[in-house]
Amino acid sequence: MSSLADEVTTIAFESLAVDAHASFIVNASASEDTLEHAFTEHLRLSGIYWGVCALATMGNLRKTMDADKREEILSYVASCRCESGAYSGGAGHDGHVLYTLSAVQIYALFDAMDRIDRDSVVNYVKGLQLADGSFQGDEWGEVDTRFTYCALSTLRLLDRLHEVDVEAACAYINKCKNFDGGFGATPGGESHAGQVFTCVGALAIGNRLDYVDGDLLGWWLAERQVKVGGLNGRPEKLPDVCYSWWVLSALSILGKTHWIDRGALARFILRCQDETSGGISDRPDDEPDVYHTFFGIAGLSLMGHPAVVEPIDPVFALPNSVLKQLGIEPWSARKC
Ligand code: GRG
Repeated sequence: MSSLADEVTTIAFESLAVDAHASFIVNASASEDTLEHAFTEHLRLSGIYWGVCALATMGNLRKTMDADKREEILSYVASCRCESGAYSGGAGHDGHVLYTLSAVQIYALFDAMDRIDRDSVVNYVKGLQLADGSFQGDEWGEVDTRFTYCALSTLRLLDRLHEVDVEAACAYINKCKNFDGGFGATPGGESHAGQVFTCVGALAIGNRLDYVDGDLLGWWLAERQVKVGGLNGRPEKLPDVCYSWWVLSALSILGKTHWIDRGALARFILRCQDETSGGISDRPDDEPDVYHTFFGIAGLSLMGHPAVVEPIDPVFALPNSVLKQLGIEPWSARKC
């Protein structure tokens, strides 16, 4: 198996604009008067997770976020806490398991897990599981394999996985498996790389990867790489930097990242960065945003890019060092 170092050029190694990306993320959180800020209010907690996790993965969270900024963020997260025990995406919005996971991830990244009322979060997540093992995202009832991942990941990070029926959750995911080895949002739903990450991640947490046909799914995932080196989310679609995470994390869990041309992917991600103002976009020459900046950096981390100093865990999407603080063994240690 060749390493990324054998596959990418020296130019690719040298050209990740770490400091510019860190400034881009910090400035994005400060610009409250933009239209983008208003449009993304309902998913602010996920935005904070992407930004903070990108900074942590690049190894400059402490340098860029002082104690005051840390407190400001943590008190914003606390303001998103709902009576149900859930967290909402933004203060005043409804609670949802998607943002409950983001909140727990932010607390973990800031080593502030002691600020979580674990019982109320656990009770909320437990209450979302349905008789067939699936999870709804909130009290309104939408079911999606994304929510299964969020539920299992949240509970595992809180060391309370045993509070739900993990076997039933994994059996439900198995029902969402398709003839091509991929997974959809619900049984019969089209395979999509984003859903594949959530299903493979959830099965890894539930210790039921035996439900995955590794070779068939590995092939489908490897087929996501297009001529320009980037990855798409399903056949015939355009490449997008975010799939560097959704596809590569799943390949990583399956031990098959060498099934794609990692050098070509690294170069595609690096072509999407704005080296002067910072930030990474979905495709070359588009406008950068925090979402693609995080998933680009996370993808480079999975490939061992030397400028991204913290290895990120493909199951929990948190730096290995954060998992170790929580007493969770990173996936890379489990597989080696
Ligand atoms: C902790 C990383 C992490 C995630 C939490 C919310 C979640 C769990 C996972 C989301 C997985 C998912 C479904 C990602 C896909 C996002 C995306 C780019 C959707 C767009 O899909 P299409 O099909 O776009 O509309 P394309 O790329 O095909 O044009």
